[in-house]
Amino acid sequence: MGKWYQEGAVYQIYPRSFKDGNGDGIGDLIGIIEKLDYIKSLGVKTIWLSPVYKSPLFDFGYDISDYYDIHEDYGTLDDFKKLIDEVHKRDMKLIMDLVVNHTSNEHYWFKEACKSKDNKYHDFYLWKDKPNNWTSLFGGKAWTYNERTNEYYLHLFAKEQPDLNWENPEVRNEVKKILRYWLDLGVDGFRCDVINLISKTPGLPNGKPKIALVGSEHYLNGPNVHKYLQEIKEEVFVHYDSFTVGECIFLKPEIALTYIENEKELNMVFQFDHMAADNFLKWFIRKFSTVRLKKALTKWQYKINGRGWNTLYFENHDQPRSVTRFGNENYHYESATMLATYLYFQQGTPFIYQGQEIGMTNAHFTKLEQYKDIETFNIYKIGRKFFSHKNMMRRIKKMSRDNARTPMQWDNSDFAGFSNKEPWIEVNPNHKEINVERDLEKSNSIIKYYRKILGLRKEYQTIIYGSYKEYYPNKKNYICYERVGENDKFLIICNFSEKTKKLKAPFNLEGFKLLLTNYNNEDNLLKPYEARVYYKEG
Ligand code: TEU
Ligand code: CA
Repeated sequence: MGKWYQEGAVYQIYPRSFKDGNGDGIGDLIGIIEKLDYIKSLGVKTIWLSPVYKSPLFDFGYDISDYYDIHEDYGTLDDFKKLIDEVHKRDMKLIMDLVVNHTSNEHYWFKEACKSKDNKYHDFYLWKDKPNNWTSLFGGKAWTYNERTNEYYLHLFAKEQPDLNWENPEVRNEVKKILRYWLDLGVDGFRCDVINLISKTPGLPNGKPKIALVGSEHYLNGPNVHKYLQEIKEEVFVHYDSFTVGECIFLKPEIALTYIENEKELNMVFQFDHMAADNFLKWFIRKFSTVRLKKALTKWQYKINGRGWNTLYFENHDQPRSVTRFGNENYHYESATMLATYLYFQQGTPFIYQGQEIGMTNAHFTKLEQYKDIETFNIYKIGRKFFSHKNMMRRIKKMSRDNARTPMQWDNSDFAGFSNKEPWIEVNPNHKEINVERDLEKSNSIIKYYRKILGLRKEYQTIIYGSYKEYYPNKKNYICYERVGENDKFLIICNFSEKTKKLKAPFNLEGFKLLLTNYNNEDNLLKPYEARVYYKEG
């Protein structure tokens, strides 16, 4: 018992938007170093950095052109070494983002590969004389023409992100080299970007016709994915005290276990079921349903616990802000803390995305020019063939990834304490009220509530390892579940709405004490977004 990556929480940093240390309007590594004490004060164990490698930034770093160097916007390799050092000094860990399903089209390998069919690097990528019918996850066709070889190359994301050919053992050897390089520098693990897409059906046949994701049956958890991941595990990861969390899209728990049972390939995965509680395939918005959200999360608790390890997240750099999406901006403190209570008393490693701990909200941009994200622009362009400008702007406002990418709100100054220069993406005007400095002055501090939760997770092993059982799964806007250990028991009850609700518990609460709550209220009525954690020994 006692693995650091199971017991400790992770804080995700989107470097471009976290803290600008040199005044150019872009977040960077020295900015992160300035804020390490703050991160430590939350009680997290690990920091996950979204990509900081060299990149032309078409997808803000998820398109890497040099795996061995740092983008100049973010600093130098020396800054990075200093960062690892400072993180370790504070008894924390640092993991990086590993993006190896694809490279940037400006990577040396791809530039070479495009030159001729017999170039050494040609076989590093996936080519066809005539494109098949696969579509890109960012919308549109997954193939782009290369004149010099008179072929098309595959890109499951933007055309600037050509997919690597993992069938080629040289590609896999390059990936192992990259991993060893960073692990030897002291990095403690990786978040592996879309790792369940790396193996494609040989021959790249046509997919079944569908409205989206055409071809996905030929690359989701493809034929050799386990072979590749085991190879990397055995040749690289077994030699380091590190961990991997794989981002796996369109994943079912049964398939997840093929990656994580006994931690044989990956230590844990990110799944997306609960991210569909308010949409269908992201851009088809539907009314948020608490029952749908509960069903998704409960399914993963029941099917994974005991055989694998869950991740607990509501936010990341690809998702809208959870207070806006699942909570209520009018009950800002209450819904932000309720969501944290609901999520982080479950079994799994907590992931907190920068700004979530102060309840940062969606950007509420009104003009297309305010957005910076390539996926948002792609979807707008495609969507406009079917929908009006107004209709598309409504979808984007709700779902764009830029909702999560506005600068971190540190204080109420002009650029929110993120920078003293106009940032690369607009600061949310609500930083006047919602910011770290102000939050910490308030009696209703969301940060302090997060600290309490993470503190309790350190104090009580039952929150980490106890069994999970949900009550009233079909009751709307109501959360009730228990965590049971050998010597104690927790009961979590939340009112997931702005209406006052009668407290309903599955058993008599005599002998339980109220260990954590976002109100000061012990009667039988739950106020809007009230959350209670009851505790009993024995
Ligand atoms: O995202 C994978 C992914 O498919 C989605 O989460 C994506 O953001 C989009 O919403 C699909 O509709 C990962 C990274 O997290 C993301 O930032 C990258 O853009 C993407 O891979 C490509 O590397
Ligand atoms: Ca900077």
